[in-house]
Amino acid sequence: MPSAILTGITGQDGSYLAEQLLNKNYVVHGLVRRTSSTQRVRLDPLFHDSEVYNKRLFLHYADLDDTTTIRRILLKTEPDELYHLAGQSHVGASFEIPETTCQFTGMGTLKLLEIVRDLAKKPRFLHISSSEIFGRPDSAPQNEETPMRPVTPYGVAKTFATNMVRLYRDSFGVFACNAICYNHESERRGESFVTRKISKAAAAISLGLQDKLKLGSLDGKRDWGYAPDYTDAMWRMLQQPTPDDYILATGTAYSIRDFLDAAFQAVKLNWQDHVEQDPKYMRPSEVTHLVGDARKAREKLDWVATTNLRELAERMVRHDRQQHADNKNSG
Ligand code: G4F
Repeated sequence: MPSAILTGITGQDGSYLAEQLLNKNYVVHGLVRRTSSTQRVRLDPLFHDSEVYNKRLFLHYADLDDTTTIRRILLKTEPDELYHLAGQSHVGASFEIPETTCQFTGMGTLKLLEIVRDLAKKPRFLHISSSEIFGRPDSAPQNEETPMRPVTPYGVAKTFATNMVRLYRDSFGVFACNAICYNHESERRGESFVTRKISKAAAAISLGLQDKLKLGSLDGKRDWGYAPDYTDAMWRMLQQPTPDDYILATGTAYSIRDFLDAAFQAVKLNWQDHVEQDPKYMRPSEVTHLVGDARKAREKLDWVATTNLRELAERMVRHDRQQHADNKNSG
């Protein structure tokens, strides 16, 4: 059986990737942070599957900066593939906590690469990079050759990590790849990201549980795809004969207003009646014109993004309406 280890297994991408790998008959190991809560809702279906948990899915406690523990786990599990998905991934928060962001998103990646460099049996390594590395690019859409010009602490940290992955590939022969991901969302998206904040609010407002939704800037545009497509591409990247970097994107950018339209239309409401702008959610600096050219992924990985913005918004709102209803029944 092939085996893989994931950092960030409890997150949106980690939970989808774990399911996809288990469906491909992998043994899956996940690194998780030790906290007082053992709640890991995105992994719940896997925990409760007696054929899976502790049979083909194993969790290990390790923080990203605990290199001794991570090295020990890697020596013991000897995975074929390592998917590095963890980090401080909220761009807005990175302005508040730039040191933490660089420590986990930037240095955390370097520390993992250093461990892998020393292993006799090196796993193939995938790093989840981000469109944030391009910041305010001169051209759109961006491809793998577009210069990196980050304008947020998160983008700077990801640029460092992305370049380190390239360096370890070129200088130390590690099979290391960057998945340069544009925004990818789903019903498992964290609640502080704008799409999920909107889908949750549209659902709650339609059920009479909420009236207003406070947002920051509505001017931004994003290239929004569906998360499971992106984790599938990550797996495809590590099956190639040679390591490389790939842009993962839909190729179409929509505004936050477009997402609001789609989400509120799904419950037959006008977002203009409910949305208020709040300076609290404005960022000191914003990226612009981020839209990806995923031609290389299409040609080499036979990969395309499958879900358009309207389908994505409807799926998320439908899920959140159901969740509100379930909460009401259980409460
Ligand atoms: O949903 P967001 O927080 O996503 P952002 O900043 O594009 O970052 C996400 O995608 C990146 C690219 O793939 C990842 F690297 C990163 O880890 C993360 O997954 O914000 C999207 C836009 C921004 O322009 C923001 O200013 O929405 C705007 N916005 C307006 N009101 C808001 C809000 N964003 C958030 N999070 N919360 C608001 O209330």
